[in-house]
Amino acid sequence: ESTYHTLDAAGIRSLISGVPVVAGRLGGTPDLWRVHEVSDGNLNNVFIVGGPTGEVCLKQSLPYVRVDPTWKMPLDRTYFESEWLRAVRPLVGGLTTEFLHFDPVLHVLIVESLSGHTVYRSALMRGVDWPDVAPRIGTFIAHATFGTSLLALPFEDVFAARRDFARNVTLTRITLDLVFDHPYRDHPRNNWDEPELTPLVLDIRSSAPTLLAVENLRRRFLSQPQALLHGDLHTGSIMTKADDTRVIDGEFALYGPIGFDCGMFVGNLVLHYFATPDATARSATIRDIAAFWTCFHAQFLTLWNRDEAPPAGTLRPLAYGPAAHTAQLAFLEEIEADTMGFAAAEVIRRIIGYAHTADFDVIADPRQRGACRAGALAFAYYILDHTAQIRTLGDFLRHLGEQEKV
Ligand code: SR1
Ligand code: MG
Repeated sequence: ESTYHTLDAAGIRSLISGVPVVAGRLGGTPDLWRVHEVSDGNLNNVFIVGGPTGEVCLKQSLPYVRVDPTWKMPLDRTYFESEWLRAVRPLVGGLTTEFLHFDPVLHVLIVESLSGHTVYRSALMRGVDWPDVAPRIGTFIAHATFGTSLLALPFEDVFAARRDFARNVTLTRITLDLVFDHPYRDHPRNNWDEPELTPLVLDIRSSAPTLLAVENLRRRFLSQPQALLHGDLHTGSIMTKADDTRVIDGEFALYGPIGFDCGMFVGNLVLHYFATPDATARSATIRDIAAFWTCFHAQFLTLWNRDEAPPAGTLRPLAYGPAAHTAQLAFLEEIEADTMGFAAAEVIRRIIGYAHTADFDVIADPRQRGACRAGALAFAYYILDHTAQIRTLGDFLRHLGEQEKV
């Protein structure tokens, strides 16, 4: 058929048999291809397809939210994920997956399969300690954002990319509503099980400094198109093993403030921190956040100061020497402030908003689970309520380390 329909195993075999680059990777004939559904995100159907010589991962947009079919949605998200992948893969190499095929009628994206990898969130919940993952994410964000920004490309190219990704309005609207709006008022999509969180939620909603901090973040999210962002870089958007890490699922891609991607990642490590009562795992998480930031900061500066001539038409530096270096550090301080704010906003929405994360499911005792969630919520509230006092990621991590274990 040449119109959109949701694919089953037979439809997937038929589609792939017409795509030589994918069929060749699987090897053999379609009757030998095994199709296995692995959908576990909120939005799409995902399948692993294996053949005699290889495996691929196929993702198809649905005309609704997968976990809530009453929530209707256009199909264009796999297009934006394809465009994101094609833009960042040359910049980050093996830190994301290989693009293989996009079908604009069926809204299907096919990429390299990562069957030996685990979702980073699940690995953290199992208690693994892989200290190289967080710095790799720092490297990923530094290269993906620097390379799509005005620091690396002629403004004509950046403006064209901004125009393309500015059309990703459906998923940008989801972020705007679910991250920056609904948690701060009574909305039917919010939910939390533990009644002990309610007084804290009411405090957050009546704290003027907190609400103004969220308004500022929301404005920055929409009005600072510094670079092409992943847009949903939580620990479920990372597939990893100890020695190889890939960022996946770039369907929320948009031009925005670099600190948004950093903050999503840090916020999800903060959630993991509060979900584990184990002191050693907690210190490992603080180490990971610090290593992530150090690596991002160093790599971004290295890219900015590399000798290699930027493409013709790129903005050329007008000043050199110590003053120019100070200006670069000031830009990174702005990203640091954004990172902390966006991290706090991510923690709040994952606890009281529509889309929670699985981190706290490892805690069997409901009272302890509630207390851990309350700890995370109180921490995020403190960060937003004290933006003038918590000025560096060092301050942020010191405060995190002082939190009582439950
Ligand atoms: C309706 S989508 C809910 C959430 O899932 C995605 O992964 C994003 O985080 C979004 O906010
Ligand atoms: Mg996703």
